[in-house]
Amino acid sequence: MSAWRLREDDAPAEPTPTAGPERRRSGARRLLVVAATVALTLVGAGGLAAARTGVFSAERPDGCAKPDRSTQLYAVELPKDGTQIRLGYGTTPQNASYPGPTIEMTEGECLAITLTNMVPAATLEQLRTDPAHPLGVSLHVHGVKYTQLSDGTVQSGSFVPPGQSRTYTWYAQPRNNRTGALGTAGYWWYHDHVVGGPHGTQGLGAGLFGGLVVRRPGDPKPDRTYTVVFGDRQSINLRRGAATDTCDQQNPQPGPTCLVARKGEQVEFVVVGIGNDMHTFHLHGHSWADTRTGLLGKSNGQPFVDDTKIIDNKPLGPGDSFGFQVTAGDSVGPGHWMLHCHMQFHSDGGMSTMLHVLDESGAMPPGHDHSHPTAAGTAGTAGAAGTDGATARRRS
Ligand SMILES: [Cu+2]
Repeated sequence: MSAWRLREDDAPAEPTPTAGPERRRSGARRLLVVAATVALTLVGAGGLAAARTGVFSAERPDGCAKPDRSTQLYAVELPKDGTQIRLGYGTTPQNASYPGPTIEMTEGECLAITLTNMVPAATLEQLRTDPAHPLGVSLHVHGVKYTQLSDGTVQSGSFVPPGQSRTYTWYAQPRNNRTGALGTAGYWWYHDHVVGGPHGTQGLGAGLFGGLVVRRPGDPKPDRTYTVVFGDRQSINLRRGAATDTCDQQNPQPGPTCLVARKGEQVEFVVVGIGNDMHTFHLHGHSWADTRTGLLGKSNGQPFVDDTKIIDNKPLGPGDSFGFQVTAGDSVGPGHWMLHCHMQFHSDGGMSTMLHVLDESGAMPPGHDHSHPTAAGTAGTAGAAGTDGATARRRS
């Protein structure tokens, strides 16, 4: 109802009509306007209620006649991290992680995602901040188009109670010079908007988030993509210090929190800010263009357009996202390239991980021993609410 209250609050106060035929006429006109506004408000309020039941809200955005592709997503409870409840999204219940799987779309594509809520009701109850708040998880996305039915909020009724499923429809609307549609290509993210309270703050803090890449047809494709989420309590993907990097040192395999590439591969990063803190994202040894893709286009036969600055550090606030591609180890060679928040008290607190660049054969050349610079007590978890780093799992 807040939207309607806002509108009423915004309306200028009606002046008191005074005597005189001209004043009376304009007074009557005002009454008509007031009556029409009241009628519209009532219809609008009805519309909002109807959205809950799906009567008026379209199932899919304009331009998406039917989904081009469909996929499954599962929200599951993961092993606790110290005392912290952890939840994750997965394409199967078994591969759930935080961050969740990076989802890719191309402009023009319409994607149907069926989310199944496998998180026990008792766990959701523990995360709830208000006993009147419904139990459920959701999928809320940034950047692409969706209707109220795919908003992933309690207010629109578009969430998933425990044990149930719901299909969300996302449309990567393309650019359109005729209509002025901006297009949706970019680096975005998705997250829960329901667990714990009306903004999913507890769902986000528990791990229900992931990256979304929308490409424009013709965009260069990377060899691998990593989503890196900066959050509160000096956390990267809700972890701190050595815990940010889950690579097996002898045989690192690419994964949500094992950032590894061979020299020469195109590595793409999706960088997302969650929580309440400001951060800066810095990657050692690599730089990118401050553009939509992190790359520079060609123009007039010249190899590059020289009007965009090249950066290796970028500010990141809550809800922000950006992305880019780099050529791993280009000119700098293999090694353990640090990736960290450049707010010094954050990096000193453990907000740092590694991009491991192997040589072309997939081996780490000798002499590159792997150690994380961690301050005492920072090699551990970074829960969004009220935990400490004492539950560290220091890797040997
Ligand atoms: Cu930071």
